[in-house]
Amino acid sequence: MRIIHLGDLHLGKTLGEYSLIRDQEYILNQILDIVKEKDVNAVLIAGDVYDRSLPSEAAVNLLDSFLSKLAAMCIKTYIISGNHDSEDRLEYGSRLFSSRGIHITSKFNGELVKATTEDEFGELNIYMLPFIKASRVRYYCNDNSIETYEDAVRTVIEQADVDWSERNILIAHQFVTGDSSPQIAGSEGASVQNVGLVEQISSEIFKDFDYVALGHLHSPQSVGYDHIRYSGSVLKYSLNEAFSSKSVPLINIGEKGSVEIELLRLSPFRDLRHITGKLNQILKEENIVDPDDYIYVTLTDEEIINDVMGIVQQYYLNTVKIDYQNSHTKEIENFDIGDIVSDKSFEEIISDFYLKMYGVDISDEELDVMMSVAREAGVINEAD
Ligand SMILES: [Mn+2]
Repeated sequence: MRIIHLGDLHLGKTLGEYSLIRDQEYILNQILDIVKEKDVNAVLIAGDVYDRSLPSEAAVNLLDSFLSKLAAMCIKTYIISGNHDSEDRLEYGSRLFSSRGIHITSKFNGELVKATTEDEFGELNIYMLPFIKASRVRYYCNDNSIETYEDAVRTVIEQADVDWSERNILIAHQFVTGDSSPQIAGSEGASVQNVGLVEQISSEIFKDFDYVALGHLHSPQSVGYDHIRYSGSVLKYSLNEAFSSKSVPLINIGEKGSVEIELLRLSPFRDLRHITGKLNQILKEENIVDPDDYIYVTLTDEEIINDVMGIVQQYYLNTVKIDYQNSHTKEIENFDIGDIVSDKSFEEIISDFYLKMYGVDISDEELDVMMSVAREAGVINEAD
C-alpha cells in the first residue's frame, strides 16, 4: 500500500498582508498529481488543516475541493485536527464523508479511534489521535496520575489495546522529541515556540507503530526513529524557512515489518526568499529573479531610505517585510542591558521601571509586594 503523509496545511494562512490561498491551491494540485503519478492509495493529514479555528470562506472552499477530488479518485483519506483547528467545525459532516472514504477524527472522546483498511497483505490499522492536552485525557480516563502530555498519550495508546502483530499506523499532532531537540520552523505559533517540558513527548512511546505520521512542527524531519516523522508544512510559512525546502513522505508499506519511506520534493508557485544587501545592488536588473516570490529584505545601507517598501515593491511585488542591518543596528544588538542596571539595587531598578511605565513613583505598599515576590522567586536574597 502506498500512502502519502501531509500535515500543517494551514489553509487560509496569510503572509504579512498577502493571502496564500492561490499558493495553497497550487500545492494541493501538485499533491494530487503526486497521488496520480505514484499510484497512491491513501492520504494522511496530521492536523492544522486550517490556519484558524474560524477558517475563511476561501479556505473552506479549498479543502472542500481537495477532498472531493480525492474521493472522486477513490483515495482513502484520514484527517485529524491540530491545535489550530476547531474540533467541532472540522468534525462537520464527518459521519457522512466516511461513506466516501474521507475519515475525519477531530474530537477526542476518550479513546483512540481506529480505522481499518486492506491491501494484498491483509488489514492495516490506522489509529487517529487528534491534538490532545493532558487535562482532556485525565478527565476522560478518570486518572489523576496523568500529568504530562506523554503520560496522556501513553495512556491512550495503552487503552487502545493495539495488536502489535498487525500493521499499525498512528496519526498524531503533538510535540514529539527524539534524542535531540527537534527543529522548529518559527511559524508554528506560540505554543510551540514556548513549549514546556510537560508538553514534550518522547518518540520512544511510538516506536512499535509501523509508521507515525506527525503534524505540529513545520520543518520536515524524523524524530528518534526513521519511521516517526513530521511531514512539515506544505509551504514555507516563516522567514526562518527561507533557505529550506518542503517535501511529502511517500510511505510504501508491504507485509508486517516492511516500510519504505521516500521524500518527494514540493515546488511552490511562489517561493519565500530572504535577500540581503544594499538597495541599489538588490534592485540592479541582473540581480532581479523571480519577482513574484515572497521576499523578505534586509538592507545593509547605513541611511534609512524613504518609502523603501514602495521602491522595492516596484520590483518585487510581494515584498513581505524590510529591515536593516548596519552599524546602527549592530550597536543596538551589542548594547548590554547589564550596563544600565549593574550599579543599581533591585529596589532602584523596579522603582525606575515603574516611574517610566506609569509616570508616577511606586508606592511603598507596591514596592513591598514586589520585594516579597522577588524574594520568593529567588531573584534577591532575604538580606537584600
Ligand atoms: Mn501547525
